[in-house]
Parts: sequence; structure tokens; C-alpha cells
Amino acid sequence: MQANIDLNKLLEGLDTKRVGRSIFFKRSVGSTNSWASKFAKLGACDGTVFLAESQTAGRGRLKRKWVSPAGGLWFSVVLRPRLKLTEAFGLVFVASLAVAEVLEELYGLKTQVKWPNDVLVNAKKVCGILAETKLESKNVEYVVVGVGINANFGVKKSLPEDLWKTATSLEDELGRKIELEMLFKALLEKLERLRDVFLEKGFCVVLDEWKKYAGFLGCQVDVVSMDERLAGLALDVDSSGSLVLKLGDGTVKHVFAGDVVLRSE
Ligand code: BT5
Repeated sequence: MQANIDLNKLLEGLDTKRVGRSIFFKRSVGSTNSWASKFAKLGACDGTVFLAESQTAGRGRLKRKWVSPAGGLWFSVVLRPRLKLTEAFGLVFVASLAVAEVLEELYGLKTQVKWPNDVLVNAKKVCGILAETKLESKNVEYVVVGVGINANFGVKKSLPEDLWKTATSLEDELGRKIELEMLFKALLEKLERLRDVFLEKGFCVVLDEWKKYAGFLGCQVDVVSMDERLAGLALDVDSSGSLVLKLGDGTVKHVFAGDVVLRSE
């Protein structure tokens, strides 16, 4: 099998204190989140990263499947922040903001974030984030933050047909392949920096930056959750990470979990 990721290049010049100081790598794994969780339970340090060239059982939220062919960037980071359960959601915003900023800075792409955990290019999903939290009474013991980026493959060639309308890849957007190691390092550096901003200055500082990429705000959306589908105007994201939705009858609802579908999609 030809390697997509050059291990020697992975750590060269990485400018972080903790994130990525220890990296576990496999050509193929079920899910980097499951792999990382297993090691987190055994005591993996803050910042330990689990990276795979492909995943055979990549996971999204609510047991959804995440398709992860070779050529993508699939990794999970174990974080051990001092946070209460009610604050852990902030790390999803940290991760999606990190991806949005890095894709813009490295490749000049116009990125958008979609509440709660997607990064889009040209209104299509290029990245998904999955954060899984382990608690110790009411505090966070660790969070595994999984990041999946469709990088060096064409969507029509490597993803199933039902995703062609909603997914994109860096290769499709840029018309070329990118250096995965460079993207990976830039992401680890950004993740660490934004994580520190979040822990030192609070969620609202991260949220203000995140909102600069939130093109869905001010749009008519459907919010689909386990038990309901709400239609309304996406007004804001509040300081608890909830989507603030103005419903048709004028009432304002704060929704903590669900998926946003833009009315035009
Ligand atoms: C997500 O879930 O978007 C979280 C995806 C997290 C993936 C990373 S990869 C590294 C780490 N290890 C894991 O096992 N997971 C993480 P959600 O919002 O629930 O979206 C899932 C939905 O996205 C699916 O139901 C599909 O509709 C769609 N989807 C699946 N694979 C995709 C892909 N490669 N690109 C774009 N959309 C995809």
C-alpha cells in the first residue's frame, strides 16, 4: 500500500507545547475517536493525537457513519482541560474555528462554519467534528476531539453518491492535492492556540471569531433534532452554544442540539 502521510515530515517544526507532542499513527483504523478514547481511559496525556490514513468505521454524531477513504485527514486529539460539563461544548467551536481559519490561511478558501460542528466550502461539507466527553462527577476528565477533513480525493470518485450534493473536498475545490503533513501541523498549532484562548479568556472570545464564519446566521433554516423539526430564522448562537431561532409565530427558541439545514438546500 502506498503511504499518503510521510511520518518523518509529521513532527518537523511543529510549534506546539502539548498538542501533537505525542502522535500515534496507523495506516488504517476503525475510528480514531474510538482508538483515542481507549488510550484516554488508560491515561493518555493532554494533547496526544491519534491519526490514521483511512478509517473503516468512522463515526459522526448520533451513531452516524463518517466515510473516511485514504487521502483524507482523519485524527483525534485527547484534551484534558479544566472545565465543567456545561463548558465542554466550547471545544467543538474551538475545533471548527481552527479548521475554518487554517483552510482560509493556507489555501485562500472561503470557509463557513455551520452550527454546531461542520465546516463548509461553497456551501458543502469539507470537514466534520466529533467531540466526546468523559466526566468525573460534574467535571470533564477528558474530551476526545475528532476532526475529519476531505482532502486529497475527489468526492465523486471516493464518496458514495448520496453525499455528492452535500460534500466537497480540498482536491475538488483547489483542483490539486495538498500536503497533508503541512495541513495537519497547522491545525494542531491552531487548535492549541484557540484552546488556550478559550481556557484563558472564555468561550465568548472564541464565539465572536466563530460567528465571523457563520454564514447561516440571518438565514431561514430548518433545525432537525432527534424528536422535532423546527423552521425559523437563525438569529444568533448564544453563550451556551445554543442556536437562537425565531420561529414563524415570533417566539424565540434556544436549541442546544440538532442539525441546521439551510432552506435553500
Ligand atoms: C460529523 O458528524 O460531521 C462528525 C464527523 C467526525 C469525523 C471524524 S474523522 C476522525 C474522527 N474519528 C471518527 O470516527 N470520527 C471523527 P455528523 O454531523 O453527524 O455528520 C455525519 C453525516 O455527514 C453523515 O450522516 C453523512 O450524511 C455525512 N458524511 C459522512 N461522511 C462524510 C464525508 N466524508 N464528507 C462529508 N459528509 C459526510
